[in-house]
Amino acid sequence: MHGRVTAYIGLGSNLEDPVAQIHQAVVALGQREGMELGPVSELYRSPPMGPQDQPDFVNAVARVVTALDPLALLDVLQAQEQAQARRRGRHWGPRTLDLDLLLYGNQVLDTERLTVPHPGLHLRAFVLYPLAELAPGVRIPGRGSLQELLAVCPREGVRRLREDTGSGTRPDA
Ligand code: A4P
Ligand code: MG
Repeated sequence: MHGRVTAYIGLGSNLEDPVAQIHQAVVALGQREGMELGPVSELYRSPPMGPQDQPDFVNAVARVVTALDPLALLDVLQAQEQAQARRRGRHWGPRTLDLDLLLYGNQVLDTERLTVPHPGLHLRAFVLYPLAELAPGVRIPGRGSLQELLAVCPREGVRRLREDTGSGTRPDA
């Protein structure tokens, strides 16, 4: 029996209205049994890592507090990818929804189905910057503090969507 653990989920999409895909996934995750959805970062846009002949990605990070064990949580994420009509294509290719388990408490796991922390997380600006909104003081097991990782990870093409589209016109500003 596991206690309740704080986990971080990376969300990504670059097909079929990525912003709507991310919102749909967030709503669905919030309705799942066995997990409580915490804050979600802002949305970020970035050029594709990997093959360049595909649209820009929209990414975000969400915090969940969950009683699910890591593999059960991965099952939930993969079921949601399926529900949003994800077709597994080529490695690092375009997708309607990609849900990665970034961190599961401070646990380190390396099994055939699941590697935690997510193996690319410490190198990816499109994960580190949104994660920093939710957990600026977090440590990535085996990789160091988030702040140390950010210091050597150029932000490059990763931009907040709201700044992209001109948040100055928001009526609540
Ligand atoms: N798996 C192992 N560990 C994990 C984990 N921590 N979280 C296994 C999720 N899955 C994990 O994943 C393949 C297998 O990884 C799963 O079956 C699971 O058992 P996948 O998502 O089907 O394969 P993939 O996405 O093609 O490969 P990979 O390496 O997971 O790709 P990533 O890391 O998901 O990257 N560019 C930008 N700008 N933004 C992006 O979000 N994303 C990708 C995909 C490429 N380029 C991008 C972005
Ligand atoms: Mg993935």
